[in-house]
Amino acid sequence: MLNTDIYGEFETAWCPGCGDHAILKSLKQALAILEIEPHQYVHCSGIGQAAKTPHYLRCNCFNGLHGRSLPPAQAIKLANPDATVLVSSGDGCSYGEGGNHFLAAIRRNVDITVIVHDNQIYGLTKGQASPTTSEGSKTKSQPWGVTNQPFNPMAVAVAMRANFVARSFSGMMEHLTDMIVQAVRHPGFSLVDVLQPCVSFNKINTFSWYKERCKPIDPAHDPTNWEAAMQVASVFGQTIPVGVIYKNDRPPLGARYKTLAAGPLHERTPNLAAVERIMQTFA
Ligand SMILES: Cc1ncc(C[n+]2csc(CCOP(=O)(O)OP(=O)(O)O)c2C)c(N)n1
Ligand code: SF4
Repeated sequence: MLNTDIYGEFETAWCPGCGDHAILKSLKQALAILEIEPHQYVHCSGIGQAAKTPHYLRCNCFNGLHGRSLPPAQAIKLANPDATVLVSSGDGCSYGEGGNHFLAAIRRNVDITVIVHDNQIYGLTKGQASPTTSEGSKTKSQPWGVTNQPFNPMAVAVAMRANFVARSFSGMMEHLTDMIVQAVRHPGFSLVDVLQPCVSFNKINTFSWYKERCKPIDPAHDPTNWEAAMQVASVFGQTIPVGVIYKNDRPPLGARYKTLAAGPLHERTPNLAAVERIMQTFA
């Protein structure tokens, strides 16, 4: 196991008590257990408090538009299969602004790990409802209560047979570290949805609200059983099951595509004569 010091220690702009601190610590711990050095991984993100995660890590990083981290993350992995590619993203960034990229990435199944910092609110923009905010929640921009039903990321990911679907809580750091380790080790698209308090703008889903409800999934649960996984994924209330909900072994895109299976494009010699012939047709 590596020493987590190699990932650096940076001053953050997060509020004291924000769940992001524990997610960052667990992520460093997971990288150390996986023996991934800073030069061996790429951390991608969009916009939001969660998306600041790569700013506070020694790593290669891509930081783009809100909800747009997944396309570059997939491209980076396909271009450089030796790199470990991670994404940190908020519930708004992943399931709202980036919602269609989320669905497409599950279907495409590139070997990346997506960690969603799910605080059930838009944190960076001061507390508007996000796709996972509970129906009826009152916010500054929804003073009469949210009228939409919440998005269930676990049920959607399982319904679409994503390769690895897990949930954890920022107040269970050992559990969260283990979920990230398993997600990175599992080939294909891996999702870890991490429930986390936003101490400044979500006064409903607080640390103690999650602590009371988050309970490890029954050890008898078989994550390869799709029907059983759908049942576990649909539970979110007085009890919120945390752990590995679903696992699938569909080969990742890199292995399914003949051109990609032959190795990274940057290591191959292009057929310059053929490129020249194509260019001539535009002359
Ligand atoms: C396309 C687009 N829509 C809206 C915004 C404004 N915006 C910036 S951050 C943010 C919310 C971030 O919330 P979330 O993704 O849940 O992350 P958190 O800050 O809670 O970690 C919004 C709406 C934007 N930058 N771009
Ligand atoms: S506003 Fe909320 S999400 Fe943002 S740093 Fe503060 S506690 Fe965390």
